Amino acid sequence: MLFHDPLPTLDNAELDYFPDWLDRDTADTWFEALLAQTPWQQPELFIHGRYHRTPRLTAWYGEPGARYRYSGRLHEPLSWTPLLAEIRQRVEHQVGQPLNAVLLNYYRDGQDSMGWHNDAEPELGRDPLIASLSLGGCRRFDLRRVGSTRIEYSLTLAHASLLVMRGPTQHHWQHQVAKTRQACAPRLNLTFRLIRFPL
Ligand SMILES: O=C(O)CCC(=O)C(=O)O
Ligand SMILES: [Mn+2]
Repeated sequence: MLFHDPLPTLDNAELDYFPDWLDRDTADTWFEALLAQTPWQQPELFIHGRYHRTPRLTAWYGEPGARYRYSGRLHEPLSWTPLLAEIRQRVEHQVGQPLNAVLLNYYRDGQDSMGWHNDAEPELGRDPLIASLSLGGCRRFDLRRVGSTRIEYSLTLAHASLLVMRGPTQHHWQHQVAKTRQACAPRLNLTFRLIRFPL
């Protein structure tokens, strides 16, 4: 963490963005290792009577019992690898609270994406903290108010950066990583969470 960029104040949101949270060598090494080591999956979603492949690859890791529902399915956690345990420790140290699970997302190119959502599942409890580490290609991260269709704020999540969302953010704001026609290098994103009330 070299410096801390203030973001504009959005009501009912608490966001911290650390653009150079990791040194370049560590970020490059983690990116390559995670890309190669992870048993990537592409869950299928059943929406409006049709199956759709999730437009990115994912993996869910956590403490035993840290089940989580995403992409319309319940996912059992994989056990922590030494590398993910090390990353988790660094992130916990930064945010000052325990985290017991992480969703890995792999955006292969600009056509991979994540639609509008908030991370407000009941398992996470009230005011969940989400710590999001980005590695690899840059992507735009958009925010809009719950109930609105207008993008209110966007930031570029760069290689080696950490975005922390906490407080009431998830209850009042949604976020997305939209598809883009711009050339995009492959990107990994790790969102660490604390499952307070396992399913
Ligand atoms: O890829 C990103 O930056 C966002 C990921 C995300 O919102 C999530 O995993 O819930
Ligand atoms: Mn999210």
